[in-house]
Parts: sequence; structure tokens; C-alpha cells
Amino acid sequence: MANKGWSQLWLDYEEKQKAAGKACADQETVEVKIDGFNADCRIIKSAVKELKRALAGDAVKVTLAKNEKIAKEGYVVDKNVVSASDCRGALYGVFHLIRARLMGQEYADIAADHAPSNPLRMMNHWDNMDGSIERGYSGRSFFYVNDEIVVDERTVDYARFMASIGINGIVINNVNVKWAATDLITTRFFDKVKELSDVFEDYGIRLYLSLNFASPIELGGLPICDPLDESVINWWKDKIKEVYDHLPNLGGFLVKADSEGRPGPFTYGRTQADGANMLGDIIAPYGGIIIWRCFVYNCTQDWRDTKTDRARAGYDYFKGLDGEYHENVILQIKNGPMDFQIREPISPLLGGLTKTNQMLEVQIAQEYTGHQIDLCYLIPMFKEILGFKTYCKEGADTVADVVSGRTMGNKLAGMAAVINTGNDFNWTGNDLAAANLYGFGRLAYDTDLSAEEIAREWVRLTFNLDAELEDKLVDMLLRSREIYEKYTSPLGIGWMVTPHDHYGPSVDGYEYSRWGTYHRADHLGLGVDRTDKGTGYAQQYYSPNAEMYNDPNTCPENLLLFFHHIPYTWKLKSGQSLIQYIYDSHFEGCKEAEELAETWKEFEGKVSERSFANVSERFGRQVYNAREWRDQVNSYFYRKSGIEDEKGREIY
Ligand code: GCW
Repeated sequence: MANKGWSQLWLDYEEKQKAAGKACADQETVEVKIDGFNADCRIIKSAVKELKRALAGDAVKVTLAKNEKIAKEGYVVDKNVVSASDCRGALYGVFHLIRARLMGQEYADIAADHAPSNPLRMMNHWDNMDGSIERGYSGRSFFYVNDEIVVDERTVDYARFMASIGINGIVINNVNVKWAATDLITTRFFDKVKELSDVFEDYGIRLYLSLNFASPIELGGLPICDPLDESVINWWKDKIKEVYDHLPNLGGFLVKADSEGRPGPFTYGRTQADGANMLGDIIAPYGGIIIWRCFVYNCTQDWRDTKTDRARAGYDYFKGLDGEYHENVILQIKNGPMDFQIREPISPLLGGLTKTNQMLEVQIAQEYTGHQIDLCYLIPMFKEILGFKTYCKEGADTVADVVSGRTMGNKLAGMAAVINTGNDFNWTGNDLAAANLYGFGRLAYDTDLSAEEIAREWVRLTFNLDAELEDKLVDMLLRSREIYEKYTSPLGIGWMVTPHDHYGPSVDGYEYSRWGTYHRADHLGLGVDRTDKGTGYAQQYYSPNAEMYNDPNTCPENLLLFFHHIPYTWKLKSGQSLIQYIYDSHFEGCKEAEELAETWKEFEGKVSERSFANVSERFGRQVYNAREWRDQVNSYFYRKSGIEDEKGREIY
């Protein structure tokens, strides 16, 4: 499909057909019978089209059967019969059948019965209308060029990819809504947004917009945007009516308020609930929802202030309002209390809120995890997050339970990812970063899948490798997160990155700044005291998590420096001192990155030339990066501590 100008990712039917020796695949061999569904339903039409393309060359009759007993958006596949109670479910079942065939299963062996774990499975784009992407590492936006919306064949392929992994909601613009993006809710853009929303609807995807909370000022010319002010409320009523007149299928709005300089209710002495509920009430008659982000913290901190703790902020601002949010409002909570670091504890708001709709936000854009240059397969991290036991309730208390709505019976619940795509040929900068794109969708649909199962599916669908190389690639993916962690910031402390850009090391880069992201290293030790004697953050968890984190002897070691200020001479469970651990892990992580690069050489001639070159170039840069990290971190802590490496290695 190279002639298209973009890759077909895991849906490269032609390649698969070629690999299976079906060079001139004929779509006419595929017959589709529709039993009980409306054949005019746009989603069913897409399903039929997809089946014909994907299965071309197979002499097969596929039946799409309506069965009211099947869970919403779920499906049952039995050989060549796909059953579902709704059109989305049928489409997902069709993609299951396609997946099974592409992975080499015979029709006779295909059997599946799935219901989605999460009602909302969303992608958040941080695309700006000038075509740039905040934290984008894969080229420019494919939604916007020079403040105009583009809808073309690539958009259709994008929607197909998202539907194939079960995504049912997409936010098309950056949460930092500035400049032209504020106009997305005006006549200037309605027609184009509608066109895009129609493409999405064909694939069962709802379009959502990020909203500028100050729109009444910026678009309406009002002097304020106080959520309790009558004139502001009336302005929003008119505006939202106008929006729904033009975009009847809009899912709702995502709002970043009072965060990193964005406007919000705090300016007027109002609460986050005041802001969210005002919009929620106005949008409710249209069936829309308000997704309100909890990324609210003081970003003008004085580094000498050791009592203020950014990690505490989300809980401090939102927990007290638990129960006040209206039914069509959902809080979107980042997985950790800080900001998508390579390792963080789980946000105590997840499950900490017991009377509020909540969803999990993760980031597959690799802002702090290697910019899609370094290999970092994130699904193992997401599995840890989902598996975390919050103790918010007897039974059904993991994060997976909470965000699926199971714990508290919420209808609005789910998972969102900050997406890692752009207009690069391969969509994700690094070919291997598509594993995170694929994996997030699959995991959000089925949180029981393992990181390995997902990796294997993706590898098998994307490449045509023999069993040995397939195993090798799966293994590389599975090890990559820990490797990245080893050569970057140790034991949960985070940051140490080049300020603003967030790629490459700068141990003190954020140490004396206003962002609240300190490691607090001195000549005796490092880490942040977040215990009851420190900032008290550990107390935001339920028992026994609170006690576990509070004590350095029971705190999981990979989070030791997040919760405690630890002397360099502290003995870890391995018997190693903290300083020796820092040296060893950095040497080791770097060596392992070099090994990844070395192993990739075996893939020459086994994947396309383009893929081989792309990934080789990335590994080259990863190795360089890993060495930089190793040397900067090790020499920084050697100079600070004055303690020699036991193994006598050269520390620059
Ligand atoms: O981590 C920070 C990023 C910002 C981002 C913000 C957020 C969209 O560095 O680029 O802004 O998080 O999540 O709102």
C-alpha cells in the first residue's frame, strides 16, 4: 500500500494476501448475509465493505446476525457467523473475524464471545489547528493544515484503524484550546467538523471537542466566564444549541480548566464542580457529556517550599467535591498523580472518588518515555495500573473495576489515551510505537488481555515473521519499558529530563523551577518525603496502601524515591546500596538498549526495507540517548555523593 502515502498498519490486507499466496484476491468471492440488522445502517455498510476487502480470495459466506441477548457493543463469533445486538458490536465482531483470519486461523476454529470492559474507549488528540501537535512525535496533524480541517482518504483509514481496535470516541483537538481551535464551535468550522464526524460515525466513533472555558469572553465578547453568572449561562445555552443544530452527533466536550494557565472557574471563586455542572446541565438535553480533567495543580511553586506537593493536588482539589458532579459529567484522571512518568504510583483519586463518574487517562504519545525514538511498549505499565488494588470497596476494587464502572455501577466510565499519531508514513514515528496505539485500544476493550497477548497479536498482524523472530520481537517489546526505566530516572522519582522538550537527560533541569517536580538530591541522599512526616501524600490512599507506602521498608522499591528521601548508603532488598543500584541499573539499562539495537539487525530482509530502516535509525538514536542518560545520571550522583562505584567502572 506504499503508493497511498501512508501505511496500513495492522490492516494491511494486500500484504497478508500476498504472504498467503493469494496474489489476485477477488472481493466477489466473499458473500455477506445480513440477518436482522438494517442493511442501510452506515456501520453495517462499513462492516460489509471491510469484510470484502479483508477476506478477498476466501470463498466464504459471512452472516451478520442480530441477537438482542448480546451485551452492548459486544459480539459473538462462531465460525463465519458474527452476532451482536447493535451495529457497533457487529463491526467489532467483524474485525475480530478479520483479525483471526489475518493471524492464520481457519474459519472452523474461530470462536469468540466478548463484551467491552469499558463503555468509553477514547483517543485524545493534542493536535493544534496550525497542524502542529503538542507532544507529537510522528509528524504533523492529519486533521489540520494551516487552520483548516482536512477530511480525506487518510481520515477514513484512521477511522477504520480505530474501529478495528474498539475505539468509540475521539477528541479531535488539543485540550489546550487556543487561537483558531476556540472557533471549532462556530460557523467557521461546523461544516468541516460535521464531515469529519460523519466519517467517524461510519465506523461507530463519536466525535468530541476540547472546549475553551473562556469562550464566552473570546467568542461572545462577555467580560467574564463565571460559570454561575446568568449572562454566561445564557451564552452557553445559545452556543450549545447552535452547536447541536449543526453537529447532532457530537459526543460532548473535554475540558482542561484551571490548569497550566488555562482559564477556569477558580478565577471567579467557583469550584471545579460549578464549572463542569454548568456545562453538563446545558448539554444534557442533547445527550452530550462533559469530560472534565483533574490535572489541576499549582504550576508556580517555589522549589524551597517543601510542604506544597504537586502529587497531592488532584486529590486535594477534587475529593472534597465527590458526589457533587452531575450525572452526565465524568472526571478524567491521569494514571499517576504527577504526569505520565516512566514510573509513578497510581493516582489516589481513582477509587478515592466513590460517588463520581471517573475515567482513566494514559498517554501513548511518548512524552516522557522516549518520544517514539526509544522503544517503550507501554501496555505492561497500563496492565499494572489497571490491576492496582485500591481498597475502595470490598471486592471489585481494582482500577480496572473502578474505571469500567463495575465498582460503583456508573454508566459513564472508561479509558482515554493521549494518542501518538501524526502524518508520518507509519503514523507513529517509530514503526514499533504502533504497538502502543493498537494495544491501548485492545486493552480498553478487553482489560483481561495480557500485555504479551496484545504484543503477539500486533506483531503477527503487522509483520510476516517466522516463529523465532516473532518471539524475539514480542520479547523486545515486553522488556522495553524496564530497559527505558533503568537508564532514566530511578525508583519512581521521575523527571530529570531536558526542560520543556522532555527528551534526554538533565538531572537538575526541573530542580529549581516552578513546576513542582523535584528529586531533592543532596550530598547524602535523594527522593521526596511524601510520608506523614513529609507532605502527607501517602495518606491519600486507603489502608493498607497508605501504611505500605508510608514505610520505606514496605514501600515497593520501584517507588521508593517517590515516597521517601533515602540516603545513598541505604541497603535495598538485593543487598545493594542505593547509590550502587543507581550505577548498576544505568550501566545495565544502557547495555540492554544496545542489545535491542543489535537484535533488530536480525530483522533485516524479514520486514520491509522501509520498516527496517525506520526502526534501525530509531535504535541508533536510542542507544545514543541511553548512553547520555547513563553518563549524566551516574556522574551527577557520583559527584554529589562522593561514593565510588564498587565495580570500578569509569564514570564520566
Ligand atoms: O504533561 C503536560 C504536558 C503538556 C500537556 C499537559 C496536559 C496538553 O507537558 O504539554 O498539555 O500535560 O496534560 O494538559
